Amino acid sequence: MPIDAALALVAAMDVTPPAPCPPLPTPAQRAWQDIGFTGFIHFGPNTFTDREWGHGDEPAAVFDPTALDARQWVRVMKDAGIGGVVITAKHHDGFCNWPTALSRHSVRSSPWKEGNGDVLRELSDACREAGMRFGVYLSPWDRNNPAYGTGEAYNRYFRDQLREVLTSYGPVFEVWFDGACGEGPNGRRQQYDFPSFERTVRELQPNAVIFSDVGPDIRWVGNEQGWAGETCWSMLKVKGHGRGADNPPPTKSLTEGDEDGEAWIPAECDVSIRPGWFYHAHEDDKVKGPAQLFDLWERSVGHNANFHLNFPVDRRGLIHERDAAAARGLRALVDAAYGPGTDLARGRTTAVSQARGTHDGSKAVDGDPATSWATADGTREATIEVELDPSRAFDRVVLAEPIEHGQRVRRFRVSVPAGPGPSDNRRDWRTLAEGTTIGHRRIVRVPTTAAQCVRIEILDARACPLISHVGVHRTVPGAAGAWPPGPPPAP
Ligand code: FUL
Repeated sequence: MPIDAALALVAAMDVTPPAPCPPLPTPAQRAWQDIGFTGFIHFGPNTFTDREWGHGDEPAAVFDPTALDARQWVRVMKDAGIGGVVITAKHHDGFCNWPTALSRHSVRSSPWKEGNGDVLRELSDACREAGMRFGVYLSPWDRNNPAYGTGEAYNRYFRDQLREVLTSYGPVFEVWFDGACGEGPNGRRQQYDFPSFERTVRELQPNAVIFSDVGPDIRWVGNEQGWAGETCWSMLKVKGHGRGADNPPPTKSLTEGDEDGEAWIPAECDVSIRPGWFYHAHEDDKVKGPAQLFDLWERSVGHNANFHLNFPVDRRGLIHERDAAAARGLRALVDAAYGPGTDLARGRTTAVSQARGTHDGSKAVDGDPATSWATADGTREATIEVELDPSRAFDRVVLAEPIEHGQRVRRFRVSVPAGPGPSDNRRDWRTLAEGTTIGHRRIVRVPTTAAQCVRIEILDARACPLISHVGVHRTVPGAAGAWPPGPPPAP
């Protein structure tokens, strides 16, 4: 019996679960990746001084938003399709957006609400009301605190700050550690004790994922432009990477991951909706438009990574109307292409080279991420064909692996029958795209095509291929209407 036929026979009778292919994600990492699209807020003294990096000597008096409304931030982000938000609790200037008991450099010393305000309270309350997850960015680099650069005294201060923000505002889904390590007020640099910072997070918020250049849970993608590599493994060889300046270029392996990486550390693609992270009025006409955001959305969540989009809150304490309109435009493009009812492969007939027990091809097109088409252990190549309605053109193919079993696929090909009509000879195929990794979600851009059927060939894999989703979509670039939407409103 030929080897293919033998494998198919073995697979058909196999009712055992596939052997895992480590490393594997933790439940918190899986939950984080299921969110897919997260928001980022940069807000603080820089908003009022027109800086990106404050010097730490700005008087707290500069912080005075006139109409702060965290519910508006959450509304804008929810409308965009965002499921969790991370806010700068403290940026490099050391100013605390919550009334910390550990420093005088905080909202407590500002005129805002006569020193009785708490930005983290307002945002975490708004998140709870709206079912949005809440996360914090706490910069270890602190250009204000006198203990910075002195060693353990500052590390203790930083851990105590973490303790405040991680125990006062309910569940935290992500803790964001920036790698920057510049000079403090006394001209010295600090040796950060990251292991103790991470232990503090684990103790106080065991379900939170920790982001940094190198994890331990989520890694920086190696650029601040909002995209991941076409090849993107969730695994990383941590050795050889550092944080901040200790993470020298090339950062290719952060962008693409490492197939033989020992740790599961998926990538997050952070980018600002404007050129700067903080609000600058002169950037009101530089807001990324829906089409550009859609491109980044596809090249992050569609490249096995998360999209982490920053909104610079303005001096009123609001997300500017232009940014809100762009975010709504992005959502319209995402919904038009990927919203309910858009998957042209859903429920269609499938044919596969082999199926493991009841894990047949239908499980890849049933719309249920919990079910998968699976193959026998030992298999490295497999094929699925999905019948399509030839009158409906498509330009995207979406693939997904059930990552709880590890990331497996190394190489795939997408093709359609070569001829135009129903009597096509299916032995002739036209390649639409070839790709490498799949992971949590892979969006494959293909030429606009109408066909009787689409074929996905898994050409190589680290272990037997498992595919939880094959989708076929059509993007509608014009869905958001004209952009930009007219002159910005007066501030
Ligand atoms: C960087 C910081 O230096 C920027 O100011 C910004 O916060 C960005 C998200 O991370 O490393």
